[in-house]
Amino acid sequence: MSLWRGLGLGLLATAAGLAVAELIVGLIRGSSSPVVPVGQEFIDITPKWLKDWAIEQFGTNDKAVLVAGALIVVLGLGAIIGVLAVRGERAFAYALTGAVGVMGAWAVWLRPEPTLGKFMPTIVGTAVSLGVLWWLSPRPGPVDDDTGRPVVMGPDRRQFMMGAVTIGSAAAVTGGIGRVLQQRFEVDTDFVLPGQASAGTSATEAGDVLVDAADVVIDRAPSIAGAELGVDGIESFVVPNDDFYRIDTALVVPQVARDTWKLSISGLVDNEVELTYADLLERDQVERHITLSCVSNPVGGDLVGNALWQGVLLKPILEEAGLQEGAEQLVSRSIDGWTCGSPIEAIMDGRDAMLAFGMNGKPLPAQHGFPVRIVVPGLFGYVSATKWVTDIRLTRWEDFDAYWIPRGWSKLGPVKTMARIDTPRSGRDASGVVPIGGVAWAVHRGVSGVQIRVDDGEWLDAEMGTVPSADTWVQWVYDWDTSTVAAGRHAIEVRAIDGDGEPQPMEPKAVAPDGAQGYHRIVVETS
Ligand SMILES: Nc1nc2c(c(=O)[nH]1)N[C@H]1C(S)=C(S)[C@@H](COP(=O)(O)O)O[C@H]1N2
Ligand SMILES: [Mo]
Repeated sequence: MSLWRGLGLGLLATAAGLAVAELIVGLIRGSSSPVVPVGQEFIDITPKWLKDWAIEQFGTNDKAVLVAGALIVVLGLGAIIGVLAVRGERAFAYALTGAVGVMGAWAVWLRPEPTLGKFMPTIVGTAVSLGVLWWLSPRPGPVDDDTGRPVVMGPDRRQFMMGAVTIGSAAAVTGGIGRVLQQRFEVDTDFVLPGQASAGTSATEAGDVLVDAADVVIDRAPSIAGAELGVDGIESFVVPNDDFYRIDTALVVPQVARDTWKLSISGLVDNEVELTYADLLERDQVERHITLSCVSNPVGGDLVGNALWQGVLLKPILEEAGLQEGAEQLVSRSIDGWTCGSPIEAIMDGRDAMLAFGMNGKPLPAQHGFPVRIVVPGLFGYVSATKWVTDIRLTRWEDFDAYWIPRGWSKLGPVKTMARIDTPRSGRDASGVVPIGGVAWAVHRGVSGVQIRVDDGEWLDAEMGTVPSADTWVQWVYDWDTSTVAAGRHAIEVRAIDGDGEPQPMEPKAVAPDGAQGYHRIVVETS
């Protein structure tokens, strides 16, 4: 009996605390439920093997699984606390609740910019949990004259049930209101960038400043005519924003308002620079198709995409700041504290390394780094593509190790030459003339050829789309006549040859420490 009441009480006290925390999050901009910073710290300290395992098991749902896991742990602790409370161990129950609260606060403290507002959900939530425990658990009353022991006070069965129902409903309503209020803080990405106005619109709003598109110099992207081969099943040359892969360590997508956003550039420079969003929109801009890929992309994987990026080149900005002798690494930091180190050469050698604010003609979506991210053609995302970037520091290699470096990844991360078969899918039946096709990339070196081979036979040249630069992937296709082979199972492999004539290496390698290697291979059944 008291066990069930204890479990109920504990879950109720925890749920009430979490619900009130959600409400506070909806009231205070930038705050978050304690579950988030705790989960975030957990992400940051998990060993690589566990992280790899989680990504393998849950793919890009790993974050949802982590949050669910954290909730289960908190509710489990709550249940234990409730049982302690009804069994007369109230001091212990309070202490344990307090300890959970302190852990939440500790995690907030470890996150970037721990302001008082960020502690509030944890503090108030913990206080509410304690209040519920106090209210609905038996507590010692005045001493009984006859027995000389304190009388047990607190709710009887009926009062407990009433209290539970009241608190339960109040928690549901409070949490719901909190969730609704939180939507206020989602950034507005629904505006028009310079040069993207539809006919009739001439000016674009950028924060408080109006940037007249007519005053802005935009170096437009070269034509992509001929890039799309029109073969069913091949990933489109430009991946729409909603379909673009997403990889980052952020448990909740940072909501960074464009009118308060600033980028500071410091370290080994003559003059420190600070840029606002409006400053960027007024500068000369470029629009470029660039393929972004993740170092964790396995052979044949889809953590790669090509988009039209709009932004300002980093090189002239760094030249204005005055790069000092010895600067080797550009360390960029995002608002949530994630860091990234890129080689200075890659920023300064004339390639289109940029501070990007546009993606496929629209402001960057929040999950792809609104308001501003870095894009550097030819480097994996973890060493170049900082989203929600707020800080750039010029240093030496030996002076700073960015986020992924102590976690077993290489300091340098040039994109490896890779080809992928998108169609047909492995395991399919094939007969007649079957287009075998996909995408291939060797970002910034370019792809000079794509070849397939059937059952370890001769390499056969595929047809390729026409691409605007060496910085994008290419679509390729080979029309395979299945009547040239015996009916049965056949293995098909693909390889790309980069712009320097270097074929993609055959020997398979794992993604760590600097990107997967090897041929993508499918098996089809011909009849
Ligand atoms: N702030 C921040 N930026 C980040 C990351 C991150 O974890 N945090 N991950 C990087 C990695 S590993 C990759 S592959 C790219 C992915 O960018 P996308 O999500 O827009 O595809 O973002 C990079 N930028
Ligand atoms: Mo990545």
